[in-house]
Amino acid sequence: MNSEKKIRIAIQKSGRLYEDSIRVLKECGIDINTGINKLKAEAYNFPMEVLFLRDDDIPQYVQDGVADIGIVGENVLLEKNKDVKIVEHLGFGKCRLSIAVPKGTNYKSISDLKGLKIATTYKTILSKFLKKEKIDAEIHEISGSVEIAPSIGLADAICDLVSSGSTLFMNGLKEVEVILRSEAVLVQSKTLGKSQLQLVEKLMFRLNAVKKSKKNKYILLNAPNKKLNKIISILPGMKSPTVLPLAEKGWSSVHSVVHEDEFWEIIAALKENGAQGILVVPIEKMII
Ligand code: PRT
Ligand code: ZN
Repeated sequence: MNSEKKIRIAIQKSGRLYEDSIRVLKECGIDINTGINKLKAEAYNFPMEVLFLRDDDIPQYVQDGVADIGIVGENVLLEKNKDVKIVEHLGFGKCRLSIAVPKGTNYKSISDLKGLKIATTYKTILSKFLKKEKIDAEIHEISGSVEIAPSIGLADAICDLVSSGSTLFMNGLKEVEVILRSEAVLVQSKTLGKSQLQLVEKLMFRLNAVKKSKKNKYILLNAPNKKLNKIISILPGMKSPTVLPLAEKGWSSVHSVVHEDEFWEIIAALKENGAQGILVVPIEKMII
């Protein structure tokens, strides 16, 4: 267990999750010195140490408490089958783990997988799936370039990650079963001490604040002055809404920020109370 008063996070050293993992931390106001030592780095402005690892090693490090938390794909987490807690889905690194067969195959249902040889790097997840579906097929575990296995006669089908589908297409394969939908998740060790738990809480608070800001819209409308008080009371805003006089006498322009979830109700209430010319614009950045 990490007994220092800082938190240690494991993220991918390089690869598809690296940039977004750094971005998520940055959005939480955490800047990292990614300088010369690419195995470990310190955050400038948060009690955090970052370990850069292969994604496959992250579940083990977090389970053992060598890292307190980590960012990893659910696909890797399930394949490694480690005992860690998922604390947040992060919305990036989205993909699916699918079974694909050569394009010309006459595939009608999952029972067509019976007796086939399926090449994969996801042996654990695939065997659980086949067992659950009661399909007796042979799993051929390989370490990479899974998509070429059918064309070189190594297997009849593959089970691999898919995002756009272009790798399958280029290799003359078609996706027939989706086994798992995955995205990057924040995981937490089950052996955290009190100070690390407090830091996770602090981090979660910031993560949620970022999530929220992405769900807000900027709203502009025209209101008759005699209805201004009522309209202002409907608008939540960050503080109170901005009110500017319009060139037309007796009217004002009102600006505010509205959350996506309550958006339609607020718009309806605003209209009912005399608001006109309502404009809604996305917010690129929101600093509260
Ligand atoms: O070196 P290290 O072991 O850390 O990295 P890695 O090479 O094992 O992983 P990396 O960087 O390729 O992927 C990291 C994580 O990104 C994965 O574990 C997934 O959670 C997520 N992810 C999202 C993907 C994809 N999309 C993806 N498309 N990982 C891999 N792919 C590959 C897939 O294996 C296939 O070869 O991309 C190809 C298919 O892509 P499309 O767009 O052609 O369908
Ligand atoms: Zn990997």
